[in-house]
This record gives sequence, structure tokens and C-alpha cells, in this order.
Amino acid sequence: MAIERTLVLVKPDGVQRALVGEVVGRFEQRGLHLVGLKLLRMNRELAERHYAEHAGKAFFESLVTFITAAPVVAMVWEGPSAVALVRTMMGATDPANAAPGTIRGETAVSIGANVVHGSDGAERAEQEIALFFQPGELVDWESAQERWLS
Ligand code: IDP
Ligand code: MG
Repeated sequence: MAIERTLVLVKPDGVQRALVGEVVGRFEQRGLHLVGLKLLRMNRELAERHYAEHAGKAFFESLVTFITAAPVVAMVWEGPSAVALVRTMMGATDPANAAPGTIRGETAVSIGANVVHGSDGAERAEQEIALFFQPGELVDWESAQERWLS
């Protein structure tokens, strides 16, 4: 299994509802490695670039308004098949279809306010990570771990 990195956002509703620790805890417990983390308020330009695939859709404006309304927590998680693993743990986009046990399946009822974002492919993950983080802001976990353990 390839070691991948993926971008996760705790969306404004998740931050406001104090679900940051819950989201972080799930990925930590699963065994992924946290390699980047920041709290920020997304501006419109960043939101439009992040959600470019949805430009022109009926919900695009409300999506951009929502994601820019208050701070988000942006994270990069690393591990085997991290992109798909995070998507599985998030649950379906519409919480009505999100399986119990998933983040959305346990914390959300609204498709607009569905607590988390996770990249939906390896290529998109690289692009999204670059939107939120400079390379120097990400930890090289393997070499860092070697230093901690030596
Ligand atoms: P994802 O977050 O599971 O990857 P996407 O299809 O990429 O889902 O949509 C991005 C976000 O846009 C969703 O998480 C959701 O908050 C919102 N969204 C998607 N589809 C709809 C819709 O039909 N109505 C309202 N909001 C939507
Ligand atoms: Mg998506």
C-alpha cells in the first residue's frame, strides 16, 4: 500500500461545535500520522480554488459562504492509502447516507454543515495540500520519528 498524504478540514460547523478533538482523535487512533495542522479563516479566493470542481453548481455560493464564515482547522494526515481511508472514516457526503460509526454518521445531519472535508483522490490531495500548506510547514514524519526514538 502506498503511503499517501491527504488534506482534512474540520469545517466551521465542526470547529464551532468543538469537534476538532473528536476528528483528530479518530485519525490518531486509527494510526495515521499528523504531518501538518493550522487554524485559519479561509478567504473567498482560497475557497473558490479549493472547491473549483463545484463552480457553477447550485450549491456553490452557499458552500463558499459557509466555508469562509468562520475558522476551519486544516490538517495533513499521512499513512497507507490515507486518501481512501479518510474518506471511509468521514462517511457519505449527505449525513442521511453516512454509515453509523463514521464521523458524519455520528456528528452531522446537514449536507451543508457536514463537519469535515477530505480529499477525494491522490492527485487532488496534493493540490489541496499545496493550497493550505508550504512544504516547510509539513513534518517529515519518518525522519522525525527516527530522531525521537534514537
Ligand atoms: P465531499 O465533501 O464528501 O467530498 P463534495 O461532493 O465534494 O462532497 O461536495 C463538497 C461539499 O459541498 C460537501 O461536503 C457538502 O458540504 C456540499 N454539498 C455537496 N453537495 C451538495 C448539495 O447537493 N447541496 C448542498 N451542499 C452540497
Ligand atoms: Mg469533495
